[in-house]
Amino acid sequence: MATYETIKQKLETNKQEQLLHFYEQLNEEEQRDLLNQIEQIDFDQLETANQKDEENARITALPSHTTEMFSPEELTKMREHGCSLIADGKVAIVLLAGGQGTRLGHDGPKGTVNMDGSPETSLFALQAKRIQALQHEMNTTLPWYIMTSPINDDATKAFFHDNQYFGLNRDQVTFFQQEVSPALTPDGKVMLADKATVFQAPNGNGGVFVSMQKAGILAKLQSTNIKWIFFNNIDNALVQVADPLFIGYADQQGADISSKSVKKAEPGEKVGVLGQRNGKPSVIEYSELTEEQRQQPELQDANIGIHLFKVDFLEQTANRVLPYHFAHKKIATIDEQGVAVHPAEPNGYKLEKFYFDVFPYASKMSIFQVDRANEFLPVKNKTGKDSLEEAKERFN
Ligand code: UD2
Repeated sequence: MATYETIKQKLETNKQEQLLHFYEQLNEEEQRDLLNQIEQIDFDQLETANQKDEENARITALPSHTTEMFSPEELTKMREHGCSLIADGKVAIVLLAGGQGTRLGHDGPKGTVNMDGSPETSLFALQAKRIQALQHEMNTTLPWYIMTSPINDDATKAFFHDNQYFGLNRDQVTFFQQEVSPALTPDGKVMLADKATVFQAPNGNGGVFVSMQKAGILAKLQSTNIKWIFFNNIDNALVQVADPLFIGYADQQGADISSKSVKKAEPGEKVGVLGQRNGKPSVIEYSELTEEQRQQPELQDANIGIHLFKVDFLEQTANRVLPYHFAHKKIATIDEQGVAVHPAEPNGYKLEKFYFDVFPYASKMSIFQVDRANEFLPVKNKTGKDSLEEAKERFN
């Protein structure tokens, strides 16, 4: 339990005294709670936040494979090999579902959004059904680890409970929460949500590795001989969860990471591409590419958030401190007088870790380019490109 003096000292050292600005106005319980919140903040990590990606990083392509590069017999063998790994209990699934989905404007966890008014066509249900189908085919049970955030954990668990886990066994689904991180003003000051509360938001999908480790999941996976972790986003309505062909491909390639890609729709498509930064496996964000690089035919593998990681690799890198990325957002806060501020424009920075910042620690990454029409239908926005509207048209 942090004392006022130790916290005051910590704040003076880090020039963040504003967090105790209203301390005297708080009751005892609020004071205790605020001191505990501040104690949890890792100010050193905030110092290193928003490291700009190295200027003039050397960006090069990685080769990608398509199914056309393999004979039908090779593809059959590859899928059979993936099926045997699943049947032998070598595969687990991690679903990233802690995002707030603000662009979608959906009230509740993004996975609860559905295609036709029924929970049976929700994003969670669509993925559960694919798992169910594989379990019937392979007569096995696939462990499903679902990362939520403190903001959507209760609603996510309630949705699964109310829908009887979509026919899955309750024991095969494990929920775990990611951590939160503070928001900063443009001049680097940690923001308050109200007089007694530090503003905190989910710390980005890169929080998944530390949270898996803290929840004992990595140790559990190692002790139960899991070799591969299938890793995917919640917001792809067509994701082929634990795709046996992809698993067979990854196991044959032997890299620490295998990623699915789709060919960029056009050079200007605003997506991160899979490749190398300074010779290391990376996702290179659209904003980092020069106009010439965006046109390069070999830099066309768009990252769709579908990966296979070797458990050993994640065990080795779970302790790596991933950098925070700044996201310029509207932060509900209070002003100097303690009056609530609901900004019309972004007024601060959320700090998010990206899972793919762990990629450079892999010695190699293989890329399996798949058909967008069959495997990638992102549900990011309310209307327009990558929208729920588009996905509903596709499903109905
Ligand atoms: C993500 C990828 C982008 C591309 C795109 C494809 C990142 C940072 N960028 O872009 O390269 O692959 O997807 O659709 O991943 N999430 C959490 N906790 C958080 C924040 C996000 O679990 O704190 C999850 C979220 O629920 C979703 C996934 O991460 O499943 C990606 O969502 P996003 O909004 O962070 O990333 P996006 O869609 O901008």
